[in-house]
Amino acid sequence: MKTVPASILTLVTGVVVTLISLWVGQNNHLLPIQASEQAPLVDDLFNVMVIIGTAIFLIVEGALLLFMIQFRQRPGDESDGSPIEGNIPLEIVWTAIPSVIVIGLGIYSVEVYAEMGGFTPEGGAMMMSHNHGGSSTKGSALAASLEDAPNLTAPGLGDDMPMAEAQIARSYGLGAKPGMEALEPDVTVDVTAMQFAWLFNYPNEGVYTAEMHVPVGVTVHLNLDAVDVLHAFWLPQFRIKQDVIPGQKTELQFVATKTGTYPIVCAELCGSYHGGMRAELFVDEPEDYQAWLTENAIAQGGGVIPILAANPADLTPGEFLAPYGQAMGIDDSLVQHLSHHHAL
Ligand SMILES: [Cu+2]
Repeated sequence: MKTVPASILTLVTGVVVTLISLWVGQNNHLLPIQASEQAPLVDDLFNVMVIIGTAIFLIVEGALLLFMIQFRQRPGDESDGSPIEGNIPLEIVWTAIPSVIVIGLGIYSVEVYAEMGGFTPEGGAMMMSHNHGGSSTKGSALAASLEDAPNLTAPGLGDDMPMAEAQIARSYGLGAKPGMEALEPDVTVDVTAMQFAWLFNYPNEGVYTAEMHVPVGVTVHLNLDAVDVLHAFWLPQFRIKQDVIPGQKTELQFVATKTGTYPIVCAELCGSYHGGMRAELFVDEPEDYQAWLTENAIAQGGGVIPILAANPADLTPGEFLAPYGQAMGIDDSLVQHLSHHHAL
């Protein structure tokens, strides 16, 4: 041990730590399967963080164990340790290394976000600087969204709005990839979040459902809106997650790469039954998707769900009660009998 120069030991340790860290980074299997084109981008970033984390863990814990053994108290040694206080070069080094790592990861993650469409004109951080409207504009934007809320499709916050509010009405989230803004998405779904459910509307086909279907291999664009409180739309296997905000449109864009059924999870504590706020995403072959869509479009008459569209205030008491009467087995003859009886 004493005969091997410290520089060689350091070099060998460095190589071993690097190899182990690279291996753990590629073989950690901590994330679910990748089911979207966007997933590998996020996973590469995650794996780089695992590589760095593993290296730091090995170096710190390794040094700790080594020093515990090497500088342990020997029998009969009652002396004090050396009075060491402060070490400027050491402090500069252990400040500089984490700074470089954190700044590097920051730049990398911004690049991944941009590649996923986070900085397209429609979405993302470009609008942040415009978004410091006063409390009065925020209040009116919220009021506008609450008025829109009952019709569930919530068609934006209006195109004829004053400038300040129109800026707030722009959308956050993942839009098209850079340079692809001009291309229309193949499938558009309006997603409405509410306590405690997801509602999916295919606006071009007039289909409303509680489960989402998309075809594999095409660009899917989601317009997200909430009618009550904050929710978050999370597709773990797609590595995408976006807050759903009342009064502030958000969006997501992705391409599914594997057919199958995937969970849609609300990832924002939104109330007592938040844990049950889940739905399913079915990634279908294009012909299966088309069949499902056609079936639902026919079943729903190409329009809206009647139970959501009917406003009880527009119905006479008789019309409103008729379905309930039928359900209870009350027919015309019984009604006749009752009115006759009442007349006496
Ligand atoms: Cu929720």
